Amino acid sequence: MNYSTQRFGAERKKIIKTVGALLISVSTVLFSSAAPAQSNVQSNTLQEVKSRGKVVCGLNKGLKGFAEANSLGDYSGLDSDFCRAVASAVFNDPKAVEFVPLTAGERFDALTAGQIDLLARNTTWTMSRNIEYGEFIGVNYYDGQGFMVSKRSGIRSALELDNKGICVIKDTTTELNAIDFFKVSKMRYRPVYFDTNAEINRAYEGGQCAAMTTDRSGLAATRATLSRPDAHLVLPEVISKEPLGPMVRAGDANWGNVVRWTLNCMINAEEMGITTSNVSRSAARATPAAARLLGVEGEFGSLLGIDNAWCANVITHVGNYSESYERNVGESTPLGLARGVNRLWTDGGLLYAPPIR
Ligand SMILES: N[C@@H](CCC(=O)N[C@@H](CS)C(=O)NCC(=O)O)C(=O)O
Repeated sequence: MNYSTQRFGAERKKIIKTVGALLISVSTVLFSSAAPAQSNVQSNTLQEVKSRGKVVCGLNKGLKGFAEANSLGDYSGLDSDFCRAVASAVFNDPKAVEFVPLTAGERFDALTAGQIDLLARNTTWTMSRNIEYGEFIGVNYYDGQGFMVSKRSGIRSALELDNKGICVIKDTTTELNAIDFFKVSKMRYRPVYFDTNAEINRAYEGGQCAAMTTDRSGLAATRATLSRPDAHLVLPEVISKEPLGPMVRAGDANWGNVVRWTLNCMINAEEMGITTSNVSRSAARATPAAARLLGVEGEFGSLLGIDNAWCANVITHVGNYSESYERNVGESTPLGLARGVNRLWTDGGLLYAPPIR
């Protein structure tokens, strides 16, 4: 199925959903006194996912450490792990997911048209995206934009890029931040635009631009795929805030909660020291907070419309946030990214998940 037929299917689904939603709203109005607060038109994605038997997850077409397919089309990365985590929360099965690779320019249409249930694609949370395209459920990687150059160029600061060719991907925050940065720094901006990582990497390595700009995690990922990573340097300047996070469609609070609490589960599990290898042991369930997280106490899964062991299943199959981070982008991987601001708040970082209560 090509993209346009998928979109057509999605449009049709949207119409069916809208009619369904209308019928449900009529019944909600008629029987509103009997209906619980959140039981309204918003809860249909979870139902659709359950009846389909898998989560359809949009992700990058190829970004090492975030979403990288092997020769069998099997994805690994921080973002693909998150898709699997949601599948584990809903189905206790990390394989119950269909990956839909998307370019930067395709991602929001795919979400709003209903082609995917969830977008986990190194996407920066901004105000206009939030208002126009959907809900960001949290942040799975705090990033900032930077520049990469070849060491041979002799460039050591982004302030030396006046009138130099800059490789940029279209339809990104990258594109907009670079304009601001050159303006504020009173330098001439000479962008060279591309649509995909494959194209930009080829152009950068072929010397079509003096520098490449994107999220610094994206630069680390790209650098790792170049023929001589050591010959390239990520410059020290961080020119923007790029809180990267998963998105869902607006107006579906219940599904948004399933996805949001899956991320919170992974972060809280790290804070409690609960890992794939100890999750089933009673020690991991010893504290009241851990017992709630793992579904031994309370009915928190039921509140979401899924199994009470939802979070235990996420940790069993995918691991806590730190396990996913270290496996995909951490210091021992080719990306070599230190946790930095992505440390837990208890270690001086920004990761702070609300409690399960
Ligand atoms: N975080 C930025 C940039 C995201 C982005 O798409 N970055 C580039 C480079 S890391 C990318 O993934 N390109 C791959 C593609 O579009 O295929 C945004 O949300 O706009």
